[in-house]
Amino acid sequence: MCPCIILTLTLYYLNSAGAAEPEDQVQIQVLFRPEECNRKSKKGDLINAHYDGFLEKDGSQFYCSRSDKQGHPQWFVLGVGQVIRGLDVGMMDMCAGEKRKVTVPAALAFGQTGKGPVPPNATVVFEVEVLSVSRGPRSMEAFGQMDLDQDKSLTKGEVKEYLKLEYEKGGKPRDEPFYEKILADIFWKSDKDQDGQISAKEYNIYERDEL
Ligand SMILES: *[C@@H]1O[C@H](CO)[C@@H](O)[C@H](O)[C@H]1NC(C)=O
Ligand SMILES: [Ca+2]
Ligand SMILES: [Ca+2]
Repeated sequence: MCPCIILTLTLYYLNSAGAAEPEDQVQIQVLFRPEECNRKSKKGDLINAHYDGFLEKDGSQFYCSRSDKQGHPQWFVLGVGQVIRGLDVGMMDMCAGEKRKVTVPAALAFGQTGKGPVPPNATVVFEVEVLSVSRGPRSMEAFGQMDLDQDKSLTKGEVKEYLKLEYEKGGKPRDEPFYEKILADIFWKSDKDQDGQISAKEYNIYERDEL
């Protein structure tokens, strides 16, 4: 038996005029929560998750991360804009193994214009399953630890050392291709000027204000 918990987070998303729009709510339904939970997801964590997307109005599926990874990473850093706002918010405090249904209004999803198969002003529903939660390379604390030569810039080698250490600490060392895959993804998203390093400035875009 799986008790389903429904909780609604009311998020006062500030519009350009600075006024709160209370209709912009993310609704979270916990479908499954494992008994054991060592770590709950928080901003800056590296998350590995599946998420399937549906339109609320007719239930049609517009995205499935299990079969389509193009532009929709399985790996992402939570809370920093790598996924739509509604998921950044709706996937906080999740345990590895947890499943949720997250209902996201257009303002926190694809907006007034929509995107691809998602029409304008569409409320979308994501069924998410978190496979792992680990401390991401995005905390300022982590930046200092990763930047081995202290030149305020991160090379792939530096980030990789850090990832390896984190996984080994967690008792789950992984193979080389595994790290390469995460690294490629991290650099693809973060190394904006593509010089092969993540500068403090490129890193800093992740240090946005908390909600
Ligand atoms: C989407 O919503 C906005 C704001 O309510 C409205 O101005 C716009 O016409 C809507 N677009 C469509 C295609 O319904
Ligand atoms: Ca460095
Ligand atoms: Ca760079």
